[in-house]
Amino acid sequence: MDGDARWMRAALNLARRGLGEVWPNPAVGCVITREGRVVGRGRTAAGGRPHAEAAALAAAGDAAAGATAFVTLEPCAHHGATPPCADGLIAAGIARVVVALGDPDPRVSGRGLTRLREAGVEVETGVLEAEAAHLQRGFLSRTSLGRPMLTLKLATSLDGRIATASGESRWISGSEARRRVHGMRLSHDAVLVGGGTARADDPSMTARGFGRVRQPVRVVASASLDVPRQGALWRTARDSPVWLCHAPEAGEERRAAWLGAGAELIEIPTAADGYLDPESLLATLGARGLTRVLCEGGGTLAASLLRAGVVDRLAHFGAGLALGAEGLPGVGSLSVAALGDAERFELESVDVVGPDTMTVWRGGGAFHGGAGRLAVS
Ligand code: AOF
Ligand code: ZN
Repeated sequence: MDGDARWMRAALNLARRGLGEVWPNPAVGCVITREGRVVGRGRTAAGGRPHAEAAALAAAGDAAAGATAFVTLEPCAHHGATPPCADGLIAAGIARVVVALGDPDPRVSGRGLTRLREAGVEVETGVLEAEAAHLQRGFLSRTSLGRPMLTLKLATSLDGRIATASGESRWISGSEARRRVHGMRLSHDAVLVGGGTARADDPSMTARGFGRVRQPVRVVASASLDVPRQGALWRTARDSPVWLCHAPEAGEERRAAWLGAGAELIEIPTAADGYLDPESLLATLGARGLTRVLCEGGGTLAASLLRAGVVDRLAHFGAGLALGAEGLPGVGSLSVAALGDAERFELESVDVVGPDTMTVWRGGGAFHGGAGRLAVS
């Protein structure tokens, strides 16, 4: 691997640690080197600021003069809550800036690079661009489509069931798979479940066991706002955010009770089937700043998202037991008449996780093929 790619990889690894806690901003990494040694490193802070370059420049101090900065996303050029990173790099005397990916934010979009070049800084772009775009899928989705990247998690028996007929579901997959899921929650801005799952499982939807400062937002989609009170979400709504998405017709008493418990209430229009319209739901979550959303079921919501074609990634955990046709299916009715009507996902990875398998599949939507859509990695 050539030198530039090696340092960019280090910057990408730093950036990755910010996934899930920097929204609405992108998770950026910056490594500053001088004569082959790292003199400063930084990543976007929790909540999105300070930006990565500011943190790395602060760490480098005077050593930044004449140094090279490796940044995973084009340095910003706008006066936002913080001064432009391009100006910071110039003021610190950085001689060369290596960038992986351009910033599509209209306030930046090429201006960061121009500003650096005009100040006499040597600029190189496109180093590990595909990797950077992969990491930035959520931010790119939000800036280009106005909605977050959506990962659908499914943990099923060999025959695709998520519970027995009586509703028993704990535990189909093993503890290693469940730990993996907690890791996935951590790298997403929000965890989303449907009302049925909230009623059946009383989920806490937090990422436990990682000592995280910023927990994912907990989003429940329930048209009727029939979400159990006195459960885990109810008790902890003031500790980390709970957003309840419901139909305009949801009962006033339910709304008032949840508001009183500390939840945020979000009205979403319903689709013809009476459920919340999935595209409006995602657009609203995007407008509120979310870039990466992990849906953990249940079957009705999973089906509604699949039908809308908005599943960008599907993470499937498969356990070694069969529950039969009377068991609860992981995906509700899709009205697939012909094979060609079903969305065909592309295999991304296969893993053994304790006694279970984990396969990750890429959707055919926003980030893959599809004329006029974003083509990344
Ligand atoms: C960078 N480095 O680490 C990040 C950047 O609201 P503001 O002022 O914080 O600006 C947010 C925008 O800044 C965001 O949309 C994206 O274009 C850029 N994020 N830029 O140079 C960073 N996180
Ligand atoms: Zn910046």
